[in-house]
Amino acid sequence: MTLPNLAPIPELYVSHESALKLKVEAATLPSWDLTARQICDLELLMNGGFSPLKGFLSEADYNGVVDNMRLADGTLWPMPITLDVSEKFAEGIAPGQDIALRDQEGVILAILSVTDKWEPNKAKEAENVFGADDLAHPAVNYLHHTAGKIYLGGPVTGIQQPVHYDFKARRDTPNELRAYFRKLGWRKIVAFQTRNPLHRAHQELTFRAAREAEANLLIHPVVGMTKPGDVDHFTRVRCYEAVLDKYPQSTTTMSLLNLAMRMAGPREAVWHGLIRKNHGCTHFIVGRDHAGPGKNSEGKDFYGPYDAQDLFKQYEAEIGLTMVDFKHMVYVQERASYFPANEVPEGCTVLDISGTELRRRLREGLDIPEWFSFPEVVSELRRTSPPRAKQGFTVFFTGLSGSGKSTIANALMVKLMEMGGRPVTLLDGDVVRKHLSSELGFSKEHRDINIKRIGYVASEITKNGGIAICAPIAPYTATRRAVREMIEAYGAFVEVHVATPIEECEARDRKGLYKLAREGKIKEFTGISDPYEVPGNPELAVDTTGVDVDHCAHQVILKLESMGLIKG
Ligand code: PPS
Repeated sequence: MTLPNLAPIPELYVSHESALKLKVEAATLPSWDLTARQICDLELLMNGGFSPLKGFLSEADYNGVVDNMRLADGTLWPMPITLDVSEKFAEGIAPGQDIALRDQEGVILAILSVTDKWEPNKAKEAENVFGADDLAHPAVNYLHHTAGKIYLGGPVTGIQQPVHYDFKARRDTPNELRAYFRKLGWRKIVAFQTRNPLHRAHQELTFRAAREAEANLLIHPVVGMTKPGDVDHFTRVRCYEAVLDKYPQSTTTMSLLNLAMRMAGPREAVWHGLIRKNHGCTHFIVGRDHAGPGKNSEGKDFYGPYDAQDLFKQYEAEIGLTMVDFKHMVYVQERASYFPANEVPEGCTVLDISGTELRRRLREGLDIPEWFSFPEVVSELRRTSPPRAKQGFTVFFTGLSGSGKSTIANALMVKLMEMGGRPVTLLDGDVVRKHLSSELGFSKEHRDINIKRIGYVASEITKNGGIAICAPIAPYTATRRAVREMIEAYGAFVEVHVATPIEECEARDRKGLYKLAREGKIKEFTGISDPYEVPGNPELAVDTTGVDVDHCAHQVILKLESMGLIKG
């Protein structure tokens, strides 16, 4: 049997003494404050998780990766690991220059010696890497709306690891895991990648995988960044701890991986394999719809359920890791055990609960059967996801000036306060502009800042179990989506389009602003001289023309009831 190569792999860190010296010298360099995703990427670059990369991709490497999953020298690498920065920052930077990379508190983590600076073709990157330039893909949305316009590339000199205060004992660098495997004499190690809580099907699948490969098992969950809306990693790790006890003693271990996932399906599977190889593993489980991003803007899956397995198989030898492929596992009632979906004995009854169904049951406080999950896991999930009627949520009205947003929002607030149970906060457009955004005007940039501030406050209210009612114009789709993502991390986001036509709003002209806008006395006025992007898929649309406020507010109440957010 060939033994795994568990010798240490190269890291990008300098010695402790050099780091102290560099830190002082770096104080005078231009500084880039890394985003949350860049911190994850940097950590895995520095600790060898992304080996053989020595830094953020150069332009030639980036082009190779985007075009054919290869670095310029031909090495297999499927994911662009790039340092995206703003145009403003990039203006002052030229190849040949060093920059200090800092975390969000300003601590210097590394130095980037810039060799390349370029403006990427993001549409091409989206098509090639994620399969479509479709904003429904979270990484494509990130690429266009969060990532900076310019990429910087070059080798990285590591000064120190990003600091983590949570689950320290469960975080391992590739070399720490390699040393652990060496110490225990593990020769075959099968890794399981996950971003979800583990239920019985996963436990069964991973246990079978280890048995089939005659290997030890590494549960290797991602705790960096996963898909927006996923269960937070604190809850998940507590769930994983509970499931670890279900494996035969000393066969299985768990380590947390600070990876920022891209949800790139097949390419992501190859990338995950390379990362696990760097962590000393010999086998890797690829199941159904590996790292799948969900549906595209036409409601179809971005990738086929087994595309990831196919691509992995194609590159298996080069990745240097054996794939353990698994079909979807289902519970067979008559046998009281789990089977791969394609091996179910004939005539037997199959039971399964999808992720969506599980979320519904948690939301509505319904039963989650023992055959599906472990009681410890269910109680952990219930602790962080109380039924919807007890969670915070946000109602986000959007619409033209004078459409009736504030009036309905006020009526809704009063009705919700009458019901009681949760604190209600109204973040009305005008009120916010007075208290939170008094220095802002109506340029696109300022409107975006204004809406993101509202989103931030609403997300905090939602997180803490309250009800936030927002009523700004919020004319841009991308910004509304960003706010939705911020809030859905903690509770429901109910977008209500107050779809009163502009003719009606202008005829009302309650504040006299339309008249001034027509006369050119107010610039950039929404609907007249500035765009309003109509929501494509709001939870509710109401037109206030000829309808009284009470009726509109009641429609919202009915919607909230149907979503289980309030009890009728
Ligand atoms: S935005 O785009 O969401 O940031 O706008 P918002 O903060 O909701 O705007 C609140 C009110 O500002 C008044 N106002 C304007 N609206 C649109 N365009 C321009 N240029 C403008 N200048 C002033 C307007 O009365 C908005 O209030 P509502 O309640 O919507 O009528």
